[in-house]
Amino acid sequence: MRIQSAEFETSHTGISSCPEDDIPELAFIGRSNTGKSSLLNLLTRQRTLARVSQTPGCTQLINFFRINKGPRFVDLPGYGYAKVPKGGRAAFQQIIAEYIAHRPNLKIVFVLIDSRHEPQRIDLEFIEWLAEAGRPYAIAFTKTDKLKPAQAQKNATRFLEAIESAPPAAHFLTSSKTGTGRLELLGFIGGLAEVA
Ligand SMILES: Nc1nc2c(ncn2[C@@H]2O[C@H](COP(=O)(O)OP(=O)(O)O)[C@@H](O)[C@H]2O)c(=O)[nH]1
Ligand SMILES: [Mg+2]
Repeated sequence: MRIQSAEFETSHTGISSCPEDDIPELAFIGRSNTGKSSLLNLLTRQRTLARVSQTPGCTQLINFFRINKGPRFVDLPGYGYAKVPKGGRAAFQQIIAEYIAHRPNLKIVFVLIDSRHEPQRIDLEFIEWLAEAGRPYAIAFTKTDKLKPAQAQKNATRFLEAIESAPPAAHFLTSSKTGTGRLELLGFIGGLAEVA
């Protein structure tokens, strides 16, 4: 896919206010500070489309961007555990849970994983939950410029091996600093039948 235009559309505080139409949506999510805003800016080549911030986790909004006046890129809030009763299962914030479980427009979820770390439980639980919700997903390992290529690859492999549920439809090693992975990601997006 070649991105010719990317425009901010609207922000929503929950899915009840999201537009009812048939426009396909591709969502991006990860823990805060994983590099989500940076990756969205890299993909669209608009340095300030999604805000890049040093202070994680203030807003809990779903941000919609229109790509080539067609599909939407959806910037979801960073995930964290919501409060659940003792002994209950880990749950994610309601705004995320609702969007992913119930938004009919959603076609695929890009889960961003910081390539520098060992597999983290919250990321693996989020993916397990996505798979249970029946949502196709792909993984973008971020910030690979901060590692030697072999180490980034090794960490990615370890993470992929730790996934117990359905494997991702694809995975990408990316860097918003160097542009690594941009064309591969856009090629994958362009190849999605629901988006073309
Ligand atoms: N070196 C490097 N830094 C990155 C990369 N992506 C994001 N960052 C930095 O990581 C911090 C968090 O990035 P941001 O895009 O705001 O993360 P978000 O909270 O997931 O939206 C910022 O200081 C970015 O400059 C990357 O690919 N390489
Ligand atoms: Mg952000």
